[in-house]
Parts: sequence; structure tokens; C-alpha cells
Amino acid sequence: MAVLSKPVSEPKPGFSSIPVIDISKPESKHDLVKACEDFGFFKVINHGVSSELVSVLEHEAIEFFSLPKSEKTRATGYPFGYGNSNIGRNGDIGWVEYLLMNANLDSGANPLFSGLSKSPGIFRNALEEYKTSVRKMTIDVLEMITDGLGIKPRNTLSKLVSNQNTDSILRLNHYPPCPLINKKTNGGMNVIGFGEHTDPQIISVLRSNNTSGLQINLTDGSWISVPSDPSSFFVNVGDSLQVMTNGRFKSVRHRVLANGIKSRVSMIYFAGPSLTQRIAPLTCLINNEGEKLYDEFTWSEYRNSAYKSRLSDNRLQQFERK
Ligand code: GA4
Repeated sequence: MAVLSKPVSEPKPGFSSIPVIDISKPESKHDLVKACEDFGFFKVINHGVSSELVSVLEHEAIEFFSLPKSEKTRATGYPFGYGNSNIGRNGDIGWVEYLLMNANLDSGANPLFSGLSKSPGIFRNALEEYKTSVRKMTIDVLEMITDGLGIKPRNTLSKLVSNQNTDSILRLNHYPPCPLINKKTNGGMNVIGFGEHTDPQIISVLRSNNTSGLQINLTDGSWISVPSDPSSFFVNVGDSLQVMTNGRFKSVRHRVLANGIKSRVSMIYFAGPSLTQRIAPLTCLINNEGEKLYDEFTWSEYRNSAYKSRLSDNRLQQFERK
């Protein structure tokens, strides 16, 4: 089964390109803040994550996804495990298969892989190293953002995702080539790989192979395609950061379209806080009138309500202050 969507219109005039942030330069903090305000999305270069590590993990992911379906489905589980076509539990469907894993600091060895990979040890090690390395980059990005916003101390945001029991997730996605796309009868329709949504967490850090498909929604409602760049990472602001910045940063709506010829493989680290963490606008970002745009909630409350929603729902709406 596939979900179709209308052909995409070209980006509106005035759109230049996706912001590129060199996180090795402290002065990039200003562009970083602007990117979070204007798009809720940016590309990171000079990120410090080893390309060799990324290649090993990508190779292991491809090996896993090329196992027979009967083997992969042995790892089916909820909320973590293998999934195919169904996204979440509320009827969303996409042209995608995936592995969802706990990425907490203390998640330990993932039992999921024993016997499921040709080289479980290599897969497990690559996952552990990747999580550690991408978490470090995530912390660097959050500290640069804090600095750029003029907030002290520097770890105000990063401490939320760096303590022992953060609720972070690692997702490996595989979008196989979709034969429907090249059919003359299809009328130029697109096939949805992963339907439009915002991420509930603080920030998400994505890396993909050389197959494009990711699109972001601009504030004027138009969709723009993000050219793939396997040597860079793409970061998006999540709902929780939108709330903490009192709406100054935008949690970007994004989606993935399937490709007719090539398969797309992506790995995404969703940096979430601990379950008991209170999410509320930071006092220093509330304007002089003291106007808070959101009511406070805990990450556990938000996560529970998110998992009851459909992908495209506006999950923050119920927490907006009237
Ligand atoms: C979107 C971001 C992450 O991929 C994810 C997704 C989760 C899932 O795939 O199970 C959700 C989706 C995501 C938000 C709403 C709910 C839950 C699917 C869905 C319909 C792992 C997450 O944390 O939230």
C-alpha cells in the first residue's frame, strides 16, 4: 500500500538555500540562531563525527535491511524494534522500513541484534560509537545555540540531553525504490516515504546516504527538497525546543518522498530529555510583558500524548496558552 501526494511546487522566489553551519567556528552561533528562527532546520559541517564510523553503520544497516522479511520481523516490537510500512500505532503508513532503538546513555547492549545481523558485534559496536559521537555533536550544537541566544550557563539546554537517563532514540530508515513512481499511469504523483510531521523531542540529527527525498516545510507553507549530502548532518528543531524558546525557534514540519530508482538510508538521533523533565518557556526568553506561549508539561506527558496522535497532527496545540 502507498500514500500518494500531489507533485511539489518549486520553492517560492526569495528562498535562497538551506543554512549551512560550520560548528567548528564559534562565530557561527549567530547564523545558527537565525537558522533555528527562520527554518528550524540547518545543515552541519565540520561536525567531528568520523566518516568511517558512519560508513560502517550504514553498511550494517543495509545488511540488516537486506535480510529476508521473516528474519527482520523477528525484531518487531513497540516502541522499539523493526517496523515496515506502519508508522506509530494510529494508522500512518509510509513507503519505509525501519529499526527504532533506545539511545539512552544507559540503554546497554541491545538484545535486538543477537542473531539478527550477520555480524552482531560489529553492528552493536557501530551503534554504540555512533550514539556517543552524535550525542557529543548534539551537545556542541545546543551549547552554541545557548551562547548565540545569550543564555547562561552554557549547558542550560545541553544538560537536558546529556544526563544518565535521557529519553533519546536512534532510528534507522530504509526507503526502498518505489516501482509505482515511474508508472505512466500515476500522473506524476509522489509516493510518501514518511508523512509530514514535527519531531516531539528537543533536536533531531539526521544523516542520509546520497539519495534525496527529505523535504521541509517553509513558513509560507511551501515544501522544499533538501539536497542529500552524505558527509554532513541535518538538524531540526523539535517541539520541546520550540516551547523552551517560547516559540522563537520553529519545530520544522518535514516529510520524505520515496524515490523511483534509488534506495534511501537515513539514521536519525532524536535527542530527548529525561521522562520527568519539565518543559516550559525559559524565563530569560519570555518578553517584557511576561507572555508565555505554552503551558508547562513534563516530557513524559508530552511523549505519551504524542504517541496517541497521528503523524501530521499539531501536537503542541493543546499546550498553547489561550
Ligand atoms: C516522530 C519522530 C520520531 O521518528 C519518533 C516517531 C514516532 C514513531 O515512529 O513511533 C511517532 C512520531 C515520531 C510522532 C507521533 C507518533 C509517534 C509516530 C507517531 C504517529 C520515533 C518519535 O519520537 O515521534
